[in-house]
Amino acid sequence: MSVEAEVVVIGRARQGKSFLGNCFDPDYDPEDDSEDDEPEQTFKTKEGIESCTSEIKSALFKKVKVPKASETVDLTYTDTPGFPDSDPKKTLEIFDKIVKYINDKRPEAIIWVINPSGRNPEDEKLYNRFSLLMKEFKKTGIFCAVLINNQGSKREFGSKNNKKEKAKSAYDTQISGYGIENFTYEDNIYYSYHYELLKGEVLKIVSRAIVSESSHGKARIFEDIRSEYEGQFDQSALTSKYRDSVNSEIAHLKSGIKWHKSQIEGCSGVLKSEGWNILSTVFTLGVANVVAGGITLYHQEELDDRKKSLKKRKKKLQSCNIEDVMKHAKKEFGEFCTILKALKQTEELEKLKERFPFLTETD
Ligand SMILES: Nc1nc2c(ncn2[C@@H]2O[C@H](COP(=O)(O)OP(=O)(O)O)[C@@H](O)[C@H]2O)c(=O)[nH]1
Ligand SMILES: [Mg+2]
Repeated sequence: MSVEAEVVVIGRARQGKSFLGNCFDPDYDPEDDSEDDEPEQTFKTKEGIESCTSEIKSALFKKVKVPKASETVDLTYTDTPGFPDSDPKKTLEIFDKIVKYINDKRPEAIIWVINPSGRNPEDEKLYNRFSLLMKEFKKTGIFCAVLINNQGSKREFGSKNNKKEKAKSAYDTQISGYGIENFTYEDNIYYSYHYELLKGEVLKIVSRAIVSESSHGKARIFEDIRSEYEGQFDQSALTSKYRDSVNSEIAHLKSGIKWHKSQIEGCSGVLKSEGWNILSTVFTLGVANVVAGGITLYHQEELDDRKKSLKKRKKKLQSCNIEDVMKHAKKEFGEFCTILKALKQTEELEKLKERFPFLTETD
């Protein structure tokens, strides 16, 4: 049987989003860089600084083999233009397009591709400038994952088994300023240090995404975010904004709980004979690990950890104290102002600050 799934891939230009899509095409050879007789690419990639993807484009790859599993995936890979762009207006245009697409299609996962080897200090700045927009993706309840695409060679990290660990810690420091936490949670970061491994990481994300969905939220286009600040902003509105954000954390924790539970069920031999449970268990852990059983312990610990955090969050929601509410409101207001500043909408910005002096004050 083949399971249907869609991933929407986002991120700055030149990170390898289109390249990754092409990897699913069995006729595509990334090593073949001969100028003439260039193979027809599903998603256009090009050397140079400019982004060469200007529209959202999807391709369906049928019966993609999942390593170590008998199931296959009919994978829709959706490539998007570089976001954020260095032109803030263009950034918002692209953002709105992606948001509308995601709300409409509800893909299984949203993947933010980052290429740390081509790291540009401007990328970091841009991701931070538009942190408010990155947060919108999280609100959908769709599984959000970060995929680190290092275009390096396999040799770079040595030939030992700890290659992946080494690569992981190297990347952790490189991406620490990107504001990953605005988009997803730290346990949703995937690493690849060679293009041959990229596909596998996407399939891992897909398998986890299928068991993970927890809430059905929507992302908002920029004008809807803006109109929020045009309305009356009283204490109850701020409180409900705060509650929404805690609720989204709760949804994420619940999704993690669901995932670890499914893994434990798989490990203890209650493998379900259909669908994703078996697929994700076998693939993400490997057959040997499942048999070994020690992995159950790992998932049990993770499960307990999340249950504890969930309790804490629920308490937070109950008490809902004014300090937390204001802290959250000020932060988001600051992020919104940062975007207006980038758009050079100084008048609007000043008006807004006058209207909401209580959000502008620093403690
Ligand atoms: N060798 C190699 N080249 C890559 C990899 N990822 C991206 N590239 C190259 O980097 C450039 C930018 O990639 P592209 O997919 O166009 O980036 P996008 O703007 O995010 O879609 C292209 O020339 C790709 O061929 C990789 O993992 N390995
Ligand atoms: Mg592209």
